[in-house]
Amino acid sequence: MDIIKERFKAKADAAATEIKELLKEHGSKKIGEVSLSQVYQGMRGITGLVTETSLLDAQEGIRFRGYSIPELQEKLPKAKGGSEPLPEALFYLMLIGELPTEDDANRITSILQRRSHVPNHVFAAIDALPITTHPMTMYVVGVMALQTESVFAKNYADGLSKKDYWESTFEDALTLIARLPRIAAYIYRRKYKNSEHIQPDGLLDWSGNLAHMMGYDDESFYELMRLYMTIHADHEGGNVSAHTTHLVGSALSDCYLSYAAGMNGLAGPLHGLANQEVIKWIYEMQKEIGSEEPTAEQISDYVQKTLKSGKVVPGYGHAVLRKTDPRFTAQMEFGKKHMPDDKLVNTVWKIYDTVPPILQSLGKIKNPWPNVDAHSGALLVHYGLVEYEFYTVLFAVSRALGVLASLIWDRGLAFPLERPKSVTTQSVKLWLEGKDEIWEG
Ligand code: CMX
Repeated sequence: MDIIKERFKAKADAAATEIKELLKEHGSKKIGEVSLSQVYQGMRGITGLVTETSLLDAQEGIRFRGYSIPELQEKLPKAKGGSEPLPEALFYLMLIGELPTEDDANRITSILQRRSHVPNHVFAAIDALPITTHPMTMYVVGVMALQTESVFAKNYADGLSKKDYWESTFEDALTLIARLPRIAAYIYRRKYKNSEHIQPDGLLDWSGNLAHMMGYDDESFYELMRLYMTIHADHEGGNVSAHTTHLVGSALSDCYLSYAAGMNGLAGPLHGLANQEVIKWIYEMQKEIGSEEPTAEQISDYVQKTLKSGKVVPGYGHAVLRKTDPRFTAQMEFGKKHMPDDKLVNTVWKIYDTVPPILQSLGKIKNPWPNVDAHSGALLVHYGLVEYEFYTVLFAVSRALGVLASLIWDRGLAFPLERPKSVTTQSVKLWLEGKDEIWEG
């Protein structure tokens, strides 16, 4: 067995024993209360899931196995000559729970390189779609076409024992992660570059290769991809893409089915699609104002107009965060280092100065601060990646690292089928009148 797999198994067995003891002693302890408004309003704040890979703090932002983004930038292994973390190294951290050595990170990189070959029928499935198809639809179709490769599905059909679920899931997760850059780059070149495809470079790291196959062979773009693939990888378990992957996976759907389901959620404008919406919104503002460099006053007027027309300001607000997203800050730092005079990047910073007080003044928005999507597009545009409909695909490639590491953990801990209780408004009314019982599972 591969050494990383062995390490995971040892960690998962120890954690499973610990959880068993924990539940034996404290299983009936109440972790919180559920109010009727939470039931009707998106289950905000209800603790109902265990996700080992990362934890979100409303004030401080995301921590991956306890490490903040600046800490990851400092402590995770880097590519030769690079200063941003290798996302493969973050995958190791999320999976094993310990910082990888350079050797550990290289080991993951080389597993991903070896498994990166995408079978031709996947490209044929993507090619069957009209060229006007949204890149996220092409991407999910590509992932679904790749499901023919699932080791878990094959082994399950052959009569897999429960105790071995984790191992086939482990294999599927690594193979799927290895192939996603090729699928993403294929979609990009098909839709925007006349199907002039670029073969992978077997010597490059996972993100460097993604950049290369898309046609961006600039060392600072490689660095952006490494940062981008790191910061988008995970955001604890309750967000739509992570939760959906976990939920679908709880039915023992394999990694391909579960991840594709999660990415359909990422493709919604309140979640990952917000990254394309931000750039679209800025372009529309520039067009209306007739300038590439809107003033604070012009931005303010345009925000008011957006709100008056019943739309959200994309890239601002969050269901959990209550401060500026550290993923936004990390990208701002990258911008200051690599492109301090870029007009669009400077506009993003001006929007950051202008929008929060306006949103705050409305009184109903719980978080007026920018999230990850407020910044990402402008950095990509700087390098010529102007096709904003593609941006969510990059988010999706990165998100695979977190949700699939989590799915391996779900199997390692033998988590059961997820099945919360739902109610009807009629039953709620009867309960309020004292005519019905509190309902249980
Ligand atoms: N612009 C305008 N109105 C906003 C807003 C924004 N950026 N953010 C929240 N609101 C509104 C909500 O629509 C809601 O209005 P109603 O009461 O009229 O329905 C009200 O403020 C309260 O919302 P909230 O409790 O503060 O926020 P939610 O937890 O309901 O929603 C989110 C969170 C992200 C969906 C919301 O802030 C939003 O729509 N933001 C813009 C889209 C976006 O950037 N999404 C990306 C999030 C990060 C990611 O997943 O990638």
